[in-house]
Amino acid sequence: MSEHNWWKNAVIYQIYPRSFSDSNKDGIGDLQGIISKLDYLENLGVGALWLSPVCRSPQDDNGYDISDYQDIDPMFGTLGDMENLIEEAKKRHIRIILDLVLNHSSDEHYWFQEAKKSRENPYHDFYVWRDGVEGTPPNQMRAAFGGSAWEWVPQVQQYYFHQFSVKQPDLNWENDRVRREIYDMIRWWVKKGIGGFRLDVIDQIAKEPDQGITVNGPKLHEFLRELSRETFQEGELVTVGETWGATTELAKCYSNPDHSELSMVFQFEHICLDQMEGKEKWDLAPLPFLKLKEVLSRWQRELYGKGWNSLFWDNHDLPRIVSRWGNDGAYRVESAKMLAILLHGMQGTPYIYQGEELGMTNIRYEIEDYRDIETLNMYRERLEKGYGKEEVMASIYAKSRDNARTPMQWNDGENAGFTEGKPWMKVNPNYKEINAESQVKDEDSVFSCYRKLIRLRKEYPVFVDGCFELLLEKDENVFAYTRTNQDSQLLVICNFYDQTLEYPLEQPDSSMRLLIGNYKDADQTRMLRPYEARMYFVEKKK
Ligand code: TEU
Ligand code: CA
Repeated sequence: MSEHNWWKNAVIYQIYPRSFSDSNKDGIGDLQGIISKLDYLENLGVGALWLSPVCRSPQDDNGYDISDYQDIDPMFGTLGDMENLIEEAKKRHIRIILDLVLNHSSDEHYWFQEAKKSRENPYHDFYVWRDGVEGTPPNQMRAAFGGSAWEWVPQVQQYYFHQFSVKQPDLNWENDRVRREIYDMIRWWVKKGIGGFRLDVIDQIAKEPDQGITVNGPKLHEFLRELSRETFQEGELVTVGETWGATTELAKCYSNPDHSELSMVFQFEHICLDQMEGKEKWDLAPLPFLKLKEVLSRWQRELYGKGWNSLFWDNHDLPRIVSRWGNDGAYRVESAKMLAILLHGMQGTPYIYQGEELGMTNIRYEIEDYRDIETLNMYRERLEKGYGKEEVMASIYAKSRDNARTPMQWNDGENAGFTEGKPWMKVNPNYKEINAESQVKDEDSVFSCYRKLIRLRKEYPVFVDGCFELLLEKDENVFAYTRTNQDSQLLVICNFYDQTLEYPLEQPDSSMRLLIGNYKDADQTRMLRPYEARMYFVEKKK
């Protein structure tokens, strides 16, 4: 693997800093907290850490509203701590990936503070302004977190555009001064030794609000290629774009092996399957399993040789996968491992979201204990619209972003070892049963399964280059596939549900070596037990 493509056989770990580890007892995770856990992460074997935003921010959207791109928020530490983290991580062969929020800034950023002073201000044009139509906003566009996408500023007698909260005004990418400022800032971080970037809602930067366009605007790829040319193409940086609007066709542009845009993108087609069609994520629907297989295999097939996938179940915006598509009751451990094996056998770069490697689960709190702006706005809006409280809470239990944001469960001590202060959000009460300390020393834990998967990926080239083929396409319970290269093959077979099944393929023979599974005696049984997953390796005869 050339150093330029190091991320093809690495696994990336996402940290949500405010919930990871608190070093100074204020109840909020911080950079020193992360440094104190680097040995744990090295032991797990990950090659890079993607940190959700740690730059200076009023925290209206937990840091996705940046007021200074070149400083660390005091809540998380200092620039010195960041340099320290980069250095300490490097000693353990771990790179640090920064979360860049380039679609919008905070309204408390200097640029916006200036921009709203007058139409003549040199920064006015850094944002997207429009006149009103007879005292009302220019159009009906809505913001992702509720309400109009337009906000009136009396001082300049204009509305500004915001796709997210009012405190997240959209940057105007049409303005080349904006783009130049951004490139300078990125180069500054690269000089500091940053290993790569995750680009927040990057497919929304080329908006055309007059046409009602937010995602995939006409100038998107032009902007991306310029951004890449000016910043990313030097060295060994990894870049991953967050693109809710990606199709496989678009993903081939984004992740073109010629490096003209990005290394890869996060696509969300599989993640949106358990909601009512054409509705919001809160409108729950059962997971259509055959469709899940179809979607994931289409992405595998179409990007083969032409692009690069990222593989994920979880992130800071999504519920916990074991509660969502696994079983967080009797089969928590088995189903968490099954989902891990299923995902990690595919082609692409796997991402692990903090706590996923422990099989951490969703929460059911009283509404007062939720913190997320999206959840709280939705709760208010839906009650106003006449939804019943129970129905709204059911949506929150299933989909709230706070499911992923509860403090990391380190041990069975107070506050799960996350803080010695009062945690900013309640700890999941199951931490005595589910925590890192007990799993690290247990060979049969979910943690050990992830650890092993990461090692296998480094050991067997077929994980990186094998061609994907879906088996048993119409099977309603089993997800099975092969990955094949010149001299070997992987066979992955997973029972996705809690029924015991007859083993649906030819019985494994002595040419097949079990690399990993989630039951101890997998080789001896002709059945697939609840959530059973096996991964076999077959050497081709020469
Ligand atoms: O999320 C993008 C985004 O579109 C979210 O609104 C997403 O639809 C929602 O979280 C699903 O529940 C990114 C970040 O990942 C998210 O944390 C930020 O709030 C958002 O951008 C704004 O920066
Ligand atoms: Ca702290």
